[in-house]
Amino acid sequence: MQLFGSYTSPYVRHCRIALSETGTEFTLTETDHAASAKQSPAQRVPFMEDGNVRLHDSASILKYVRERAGQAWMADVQQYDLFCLCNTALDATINVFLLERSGVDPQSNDYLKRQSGRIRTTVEALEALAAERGLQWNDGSIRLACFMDWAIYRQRFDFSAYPTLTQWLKEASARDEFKATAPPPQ
Ligand SMILES: N[C@@H](CCC(=O)N[C@@H](CS)C(=O)NCC(=O)O)C(=O)O
Repeated sequence: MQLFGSYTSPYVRHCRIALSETGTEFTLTETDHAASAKQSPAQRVPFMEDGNVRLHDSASILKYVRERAGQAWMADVQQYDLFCLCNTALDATINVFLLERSGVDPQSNDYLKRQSGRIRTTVEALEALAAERGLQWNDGSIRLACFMDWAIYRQRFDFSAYPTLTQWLKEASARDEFKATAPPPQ
């Protein structure tokens, strides 16, 4: 199996964790924005090839990897909703990050202000949800840890006011597969 992506992408990291947990043999081909624009219609990473199977999103890749190994993928609707909420926060955070890198001021228009507001309200909801239900290691909560670690790595969000989330990242960070897939030092 060939995975295309970068060592810094939180979506790619989640796929690498699932590949490692399922003992799937794979190679990671480092793929930058220019290469992904040529090789994937989504113009994003990750994408994946396995024989004649070609997938273009971390969610479909994770479903493929888990089910190929006989594991369940999102059997539980609460786990799926957690995964979706984390994706909302992650997509908005990356969107603001990439726009800032291109020289756009995130306070310069209403849509970008809404993106910043969406990150904050989603993190608040994640804290409440985690405190109420507790978190077990699964693809919903792995996505949460990948989001948080990336947001800290890129200095996008301060989680210190969110104790349950902070504790979750601490627990995730003690796991071998999470440590082994950490983004490289900047
Ligand atoms: N929904 C996609 C999101 C992937 C994504 O946003 N990847 C980022 C890297 S972390 C990317 O390639 N962004 C390039 C761009 O937006 O131009 C997934 O889950 O795979």
